[in-house]
Amino acid sequence: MAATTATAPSRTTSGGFPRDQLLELYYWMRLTRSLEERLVNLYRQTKVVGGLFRSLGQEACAVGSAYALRREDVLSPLIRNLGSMLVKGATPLEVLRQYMAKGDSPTRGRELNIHFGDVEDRNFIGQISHLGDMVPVMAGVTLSFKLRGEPRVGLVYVGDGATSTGAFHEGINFAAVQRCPLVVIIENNYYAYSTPTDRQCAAERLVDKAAGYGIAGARGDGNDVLEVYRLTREAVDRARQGEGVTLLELMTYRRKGHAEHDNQSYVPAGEIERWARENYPLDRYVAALTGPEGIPASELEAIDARVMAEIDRATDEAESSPPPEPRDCLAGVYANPPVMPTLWYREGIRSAVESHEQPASWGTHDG
Ligand SMILES: Cc1ncc(C[n+]2csc(CCOP(=O)(O)OP(=O)(O)O)c2C)c(N)n1
Ligand SMILES: [Mg+2]
Repeated sequence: MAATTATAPSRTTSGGFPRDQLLELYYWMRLTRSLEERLVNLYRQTKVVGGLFRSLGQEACAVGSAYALRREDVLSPLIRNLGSMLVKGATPLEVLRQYMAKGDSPTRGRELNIHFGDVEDRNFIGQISHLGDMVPVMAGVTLSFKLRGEPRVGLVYVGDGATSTGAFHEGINFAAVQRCPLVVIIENNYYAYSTPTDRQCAAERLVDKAAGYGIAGARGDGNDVLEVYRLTREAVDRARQGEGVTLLELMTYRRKGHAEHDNQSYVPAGEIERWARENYPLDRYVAALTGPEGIPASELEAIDARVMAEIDRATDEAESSPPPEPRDCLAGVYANPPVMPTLWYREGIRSAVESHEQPASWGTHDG
């Protein structure tokens, strides 16, 4: 299924939201969840060679917000925005190759996570850092839209922890005063690594920071995909109409550790289970679709099967991808890599070994 915007006309349900778009939102959330589960399997088989950062419990935030963008709008995702990237057109095959550091991955095996972008066509940018640094970058990107008179919007995510960084403050302040067409989404998932939000910020509501920058702000249920879509869409529309920056705080919960290696020993007993039982976005959405929206469960099961088939195909293809060529590390570094002689960088290496790394001096204090 191609990434779409939510503006295509369609048959509407009683709630007013087009039926096929309701199902598309389900598809993207299910794809996010299942693709991450596949990555966990591959991680345990040591085929995913770097860290693995889950977004379990946050699928609605990622999918509902990115769904409010048009193709020409620019998305700046974080590690927990796999769902946003999929909606914006990243493919499971790219993501699998990237995590397995394959030679034909978008970064040609140089990066082992979802830090990749496409600024030519699908318009999502590769992330530099999780900790607020993308806010000044997106202030610049959206200032360029304004200066060129392009009707495009930028969407940047930050975590609760990132709102306490200097980069967040400087970036949002600059974007606010320049009235950039930018939406800043705080995914408040209650933790920054092992630090609970109330241990790193005295404000009870992070959205209250909007007042300090003179911009619009709203807080919403980040586990309700339709509410996430609605709030983001309103902010995106305001930005497109020249009304500047909006700060959205979406309340959600990080059900897994910061990354797969984190055993979450700092989380109070029962907390994770309670969120899983009572407030999981996919379960809530399935209940809404099969209840008030009257969509038969069999339609959702058919989507699940399509998602699994897609992930199986992409996994087979990614596993058969080659590892990177060693010399490829030079590509993109020098203007004309093919003219460089093979292993040119090792020339003269013996002299360094002989003068500084004599085996006789190893392990001594004065060698
Ligand atoms: C300058 C810096 N310090 C520390 C880190 C390690 N680090 C990466 S993400 C993170 C926590 C981020 O928390 P939050 O902003 O709430 O985002 P979440 O992980 O919950 O999505 C930390 C400490 C880093 N990448 N850069
Ligand atoms: Mg957080």
